[in-house]
Amino acid sequence: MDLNYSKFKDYIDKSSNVLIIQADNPDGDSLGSSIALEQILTNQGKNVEMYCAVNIPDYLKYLKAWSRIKTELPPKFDLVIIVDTSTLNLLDKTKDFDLALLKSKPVIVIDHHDTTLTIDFANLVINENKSSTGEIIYQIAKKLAYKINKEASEALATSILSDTIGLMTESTSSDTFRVMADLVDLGADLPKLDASRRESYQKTLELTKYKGKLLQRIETYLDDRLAIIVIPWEEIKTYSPFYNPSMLVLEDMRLIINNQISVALKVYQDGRITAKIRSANKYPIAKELAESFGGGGHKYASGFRTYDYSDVSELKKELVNKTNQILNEDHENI
Ligand SMILES: [Mn+2]
Repeated sequence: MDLNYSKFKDYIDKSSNVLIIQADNPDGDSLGSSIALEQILTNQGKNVEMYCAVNIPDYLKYLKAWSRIKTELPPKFDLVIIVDTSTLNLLDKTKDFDLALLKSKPVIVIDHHDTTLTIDFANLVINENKSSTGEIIYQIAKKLAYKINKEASEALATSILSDTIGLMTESTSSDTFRVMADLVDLGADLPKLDASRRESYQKTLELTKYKGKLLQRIETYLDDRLAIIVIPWEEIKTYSPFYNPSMLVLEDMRLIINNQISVALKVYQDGRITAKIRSANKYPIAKELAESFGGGGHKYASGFRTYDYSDVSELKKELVNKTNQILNEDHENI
């Protein structure tokens, strides 16, 4: 057996109270991975708690178990499992005091991101080049003969489908399909799952009209190759509790003819600016662009956060320059 898997088993065997952690950017994969691990380890007789420093976004709440995820650390735990991130600054919203507490326990990281591990206090890192963290958790459970119940099978299916955009990304392997087939055998009701997911995409009239305003404000540069949307604090405050404003328009930005890269900038009150970056399929430079601003991610989806710009137009200028440079370096034949 893979050495990491037997080490994983050792840590599980030695623990009674397991804490599962998602980073500050919960998505379908991190949420599905948390819930699946919760179910699998509960079946192994463990007392399991789930934690995420930020609230779970509404579009993910069709997985009913989201309500078991706490924004505060539980009173006791003797093992920590961090899912779907290797990056410490994605745990920024966790208070320093709590972080110190986490570091005092054995910590396992399970992730599939091709980023440098900055959670340097981890005792065990399982980072595999797979479609999703959910796919890795399935493999661990299978190798260790841990039972995957119906709820876990649906959570894992959600993880995989969400990170592979319905089994269609490059990271989807034939193994990923085999895992999905197994999950269906284990009870995952995919049509029902998808119906709930689509229902969760329904939006209020107010949000639909706001989306219209955002679409009007899309700016393009470099012959429409770069698209940028700026979301000011007032709008973050008003709409974020209901929907992530960036996600309202990023997909439409990607569909603009000639588009190669789309950036949604959120400008916060305290001077922080966050960027969510999406590449068009033919020109996957998202990771490279994010890294040049101190961030990271995948070649199609990435992001960064900065406090270095008091004026967002300065950042836009640099984004234009950097994008131009990367596109010219990487794609001289375009
Ligand atoms: Mn993931």
